[in-house]
Amino acid sequence: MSLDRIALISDVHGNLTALDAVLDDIESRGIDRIINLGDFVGKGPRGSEVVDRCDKACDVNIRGNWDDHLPVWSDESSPEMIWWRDELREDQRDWLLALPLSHDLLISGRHIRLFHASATSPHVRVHARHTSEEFEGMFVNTAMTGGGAPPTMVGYGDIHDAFVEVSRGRTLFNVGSVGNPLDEPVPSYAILEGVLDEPGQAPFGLHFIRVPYDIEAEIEAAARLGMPALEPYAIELRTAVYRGFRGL
Ligand SMILES: [Mn+2]
Repeated sequence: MSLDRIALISDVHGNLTALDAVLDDIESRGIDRIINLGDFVGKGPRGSEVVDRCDKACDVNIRGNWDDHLPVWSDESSPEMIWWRDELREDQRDWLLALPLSHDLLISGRHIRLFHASATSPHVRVHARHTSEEFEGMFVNTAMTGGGAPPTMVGYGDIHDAFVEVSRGRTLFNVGSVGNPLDEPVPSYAILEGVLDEPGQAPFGLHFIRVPYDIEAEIEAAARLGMPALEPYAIELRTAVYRGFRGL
């Protein structure tokens, strides 16, 4: 039996150096299907190039919280918000705003749902440590997810912390962040392995991958481009210590 593999990436946040390292790793494994769970832009310096790269490389791109509000920030926003907004072309801002918020897959008999932050909205956050009500809420159909078979597996991004939790036959996992990981400074992504569109049971795998990259080259690129808020960015990339800076 040949198994299909799908790479899941998220929270690139304009970090092109990390994205290229992760895309190289995915390609080196012979995987050509990629789904991006959102937050292409903000925090890092090259959102525009990240959007173009993901538009080309990913089969599905899902809208994150930054993608949802950055394109419509007003001129009264803070200087760094305007810098990230204006770094994008107009067609890229439209592209981000038109992205879907949720995507369902069937792999090896498992109904899998992917979204950025929660079934409620890309702006409603569910942390790695959450209540049982929050866990339940990830698996329900909502106005955002639409109908269809309720998932038994849910994958998401947003919190920049990779984890997997299995509880009473259901699996909740977070793919972590490519461009701004806050659990450790090494970019994270996940691979789903199984038989795509197969309703019956079949072998299934969920793998977490870490890909080191040149952190200092990314910080140099941000400095060269004159990105505002460089220092908190550099600290987060080097140490994975979150500064509480402008959200995740
Ligand atoms: Mn994010």
